[in-house]
Amino acid sequence: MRLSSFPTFYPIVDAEVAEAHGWTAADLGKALFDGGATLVQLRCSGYSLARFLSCADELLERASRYDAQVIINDRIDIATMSGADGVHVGQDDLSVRRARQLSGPGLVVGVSTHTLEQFSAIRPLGVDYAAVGPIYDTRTKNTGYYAVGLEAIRSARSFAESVPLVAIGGITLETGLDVLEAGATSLAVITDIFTGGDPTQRTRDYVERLSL
Ligand code: 3NM
Repeated sequence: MRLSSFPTFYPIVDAEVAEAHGWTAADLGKALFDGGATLVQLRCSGYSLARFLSCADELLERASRYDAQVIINDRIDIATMSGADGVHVGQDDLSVRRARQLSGPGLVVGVSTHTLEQFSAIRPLGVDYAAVGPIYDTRTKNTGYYAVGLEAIRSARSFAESVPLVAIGGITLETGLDVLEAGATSLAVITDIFTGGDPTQRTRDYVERLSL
């Protein structure tokens, strides 16, 4: 299933971060869907295939009750086995070309980008969306890149033209509008979902503030 229109808020259920805050991935997903999220990514870095797959199955079961979509980070095998809506690959993961070959035309394929060279490849790659980051400093992932700032979104936008751009890295409710104004289509958020201790309310706040 392709995305008909890209939502402005694209929270990431990071199983490790969720666990550190006392949530299972599936329950966090449900909380986000309750708050109005329609698209989430599942990230289970370091999980075994079996554990990642069972997390994906559980999250997809919750998503199906809301007609929401789930993108799997990094693993096309788990995306296809679980019946997810897409896969997100990093620069060091499976290539976009291979992901497309394996997924067929039905799945959304997104890619992470961090540099001018990578921004310039967004259109030729034929991805459904590109993530641009880290926009601000983040402690959630050691990306190997310095924060690229809002200027990177403007620059990626000039290359990507109409391809949806998802800004990621240290984004908060307070900075979100600036990021969208710089040219991002959507905001991907891991840590800030937990600000205030109620991910459903935080999602509602994003949805309202970004007037989705
Ligand atoms: N990818 P938070 S930054 C998973 O730049 C990830 O590609 C990034 O987490 C990139 O919202 C990042 O907690 C971490 O900063 C985002």
